[in-house]
Amino acid sequence: MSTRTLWHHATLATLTHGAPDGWGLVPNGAVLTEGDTILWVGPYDRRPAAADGAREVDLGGMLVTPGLIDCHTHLVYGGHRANEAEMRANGASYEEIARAGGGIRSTMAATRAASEQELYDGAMRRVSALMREGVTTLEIKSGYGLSFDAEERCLRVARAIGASGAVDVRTTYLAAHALPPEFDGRADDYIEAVCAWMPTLQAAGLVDAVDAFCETIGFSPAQTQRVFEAATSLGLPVKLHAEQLSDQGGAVLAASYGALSCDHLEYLSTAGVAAMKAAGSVAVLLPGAYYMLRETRVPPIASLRSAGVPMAVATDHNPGTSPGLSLLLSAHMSCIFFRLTPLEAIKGITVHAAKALGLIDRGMLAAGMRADFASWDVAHPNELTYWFGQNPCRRVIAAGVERA
Ligand code: DI6
Ligand code: FE
Repeated sequence: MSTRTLWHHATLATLTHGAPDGWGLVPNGAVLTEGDTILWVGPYDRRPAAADGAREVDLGGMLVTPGLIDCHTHLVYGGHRANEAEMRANGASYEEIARAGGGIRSTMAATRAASEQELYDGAMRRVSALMREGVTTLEIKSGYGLSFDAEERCLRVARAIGASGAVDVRTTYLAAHALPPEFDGRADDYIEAVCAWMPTLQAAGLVDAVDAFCETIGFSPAQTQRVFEAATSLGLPVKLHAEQLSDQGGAVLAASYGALSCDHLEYLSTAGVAAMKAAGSVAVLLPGAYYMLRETRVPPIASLRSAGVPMAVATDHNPGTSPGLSLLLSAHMSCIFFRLTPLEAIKGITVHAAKALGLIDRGMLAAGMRADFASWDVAHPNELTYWFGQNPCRRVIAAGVERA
């Protein structure tokens, strides 16, 4: 019996590079898969001989896109911070709350207090919400443990979510997220510890990339650079929370280490744009945090666009500044707040999000790609960033297997 499947009766948005209409629309399209890989994509009428005898699945005339990719999340944590959102509603700023020991530190305390099973259950609930909206790959950062044991635990939980087979998970080590209280007044010592823990975590197979929060309320460029040096010496790719609240020159620094991505970027400078272009770094836009913080400055989209820096969009799901669990809503917000076009936003949650994770085998519908795709009850992909507050996702195929 053939292990091949011909998924047909669909309008495809392939998102392949250079498609004349941008979207790569294929009416009456079909996708031939074998195992976890796409063998062929095209009009059903022109299916290849290899499709003969394949199992056929009728997709009901729906739109099919590549599986969505959320390339920036902090999904593993204990507790939540609705109380701080209320404090902000009453006038406190994010920085004030952080300086008063709230913010990331309060989530750190809840994360350390939680069992591994509790962390897994909470994260899996959130991952399931993303998955119902067509997400087939996601990145999960540590950064709420802030000790060796607690960071390791969070990374293990992230890996376990990937191993459950539901979704492909990339893990990012973000111990340089905030200063834990036991290192008060000793940020450089903490950075030394962050670097010292890295090889052990990498050897345990827990780290795909390394990130830091380069900010006045986070870590300085010099401290960030030490983290990048440690990562680079281990062959780990880097990315950076850069220019979210102020211009620290983080993007220029990250680009000099060949960063996969620089993320947030509301305060990105012209020099930062040029450095990212030269390094091939992806600009990851996080409109959920922009929205929740009532930020008024938008990332320099026109400069990024004219420089040709690929732009991705992600949820930045975290309990402090972006508690949302809808990648489509993030894409919608990127169009409204940042004026991305619908095509840019959809590429931002597929092919450019893949690039932000260093992945070249997904994000498009094309032969040789992973068989990750979703069907949607809409006629055109521009509807995906138009509607909000509803979920048009109908079927999800991840690594060639349809999710129940
Ligand atoms: N920037 C953010 O928006 C999140 N982390 C970061 O470096 C916020 C994390 C939090 O407030 O818990
Ligand atoms: Fe973040």
